Amino acid sequence: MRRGIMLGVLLMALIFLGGCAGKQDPAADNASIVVGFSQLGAESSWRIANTASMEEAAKEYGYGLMMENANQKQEKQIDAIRSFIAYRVDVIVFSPIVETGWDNVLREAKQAGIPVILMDRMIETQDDSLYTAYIGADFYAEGRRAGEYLVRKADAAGAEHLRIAEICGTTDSTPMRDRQRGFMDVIRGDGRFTVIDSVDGDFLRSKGEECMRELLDKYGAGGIDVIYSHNDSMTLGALDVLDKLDDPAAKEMILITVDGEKEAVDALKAGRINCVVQCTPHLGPAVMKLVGDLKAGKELDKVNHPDEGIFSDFDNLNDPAVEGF
Ligand code: GYE
Repeated sequence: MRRGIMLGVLLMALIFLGGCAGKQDPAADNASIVVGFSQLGAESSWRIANTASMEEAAKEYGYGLMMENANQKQEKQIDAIRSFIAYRVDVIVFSPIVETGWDNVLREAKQAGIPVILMDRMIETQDDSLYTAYIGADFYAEGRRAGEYLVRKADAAGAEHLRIAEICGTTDSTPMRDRQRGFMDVIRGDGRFTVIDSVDGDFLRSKGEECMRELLDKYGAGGIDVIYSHNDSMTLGALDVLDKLDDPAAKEMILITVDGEKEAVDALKAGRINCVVQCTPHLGPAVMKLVGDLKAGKELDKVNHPDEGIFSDFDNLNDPAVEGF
């Protein structure tokens, strides 16, 4: 009888221990995985939120994160990737500042057997085997959403002719190229729209301000009907200039922007911006999930896009879902 009780206790203890093993912190198993992450810079609120998302998610998953910030310099990103290869990290994640010029360093990673995940931006290459997966927004779809908003706005206002000035993000970066292409594909062929200028604001608030001044010098507030700006930081810089103008034309300009940071969404609610095309910076958890899948030997989808939409003056802006990051 006593033996029976002893066996029962032992069995219970084993079941209990088994249960504990099952509930073990998954992060503890991941501690040996090191992710090398080359962030391209800190040019915008989007980028700062994106860096934080990567850091938090790596912590949550228990991965070691080696992060280098390239301060907008491609050479620094290449150096960072080389240092990750030398360190023999398990996976390299990077956000390429521009699309071209990566083949050599990515070939080195491939030869070293280190998989590469592109986060946020794409590369232009003949050799797709140089990266395992891409995770980031569909920038072409974002550009189209911006264009579709403008068509709707023109229809609603019965506008006959709208002069558009475009403030572009970093030249030759994926969001710059595709936000422009998507937008143009929607408005091209519609006689109501003319793009009068396209200026480079490098995704920076300070440059957005400069661009706006330059545009006002050239055309005057009355000579511009629409500003299509590739990110919120530049738009907010442009707004800083417009808000100081004592000219009703400055208040009438239609402002279309991309990202969805809090300050821009607040400006939308205040009627100072007309449309915010969403682009989420919170890619960290999805990136770390891909890292886990990769280490578990799973096949990854080559292209992974988050779901995104738009907020505009056609929406109920009191809806709590209308909020920025
Ligand atoms: O829109 C901008 C940032 O690549 C999606 O880069 C990103 C863009 C984002 O500087 O604010």
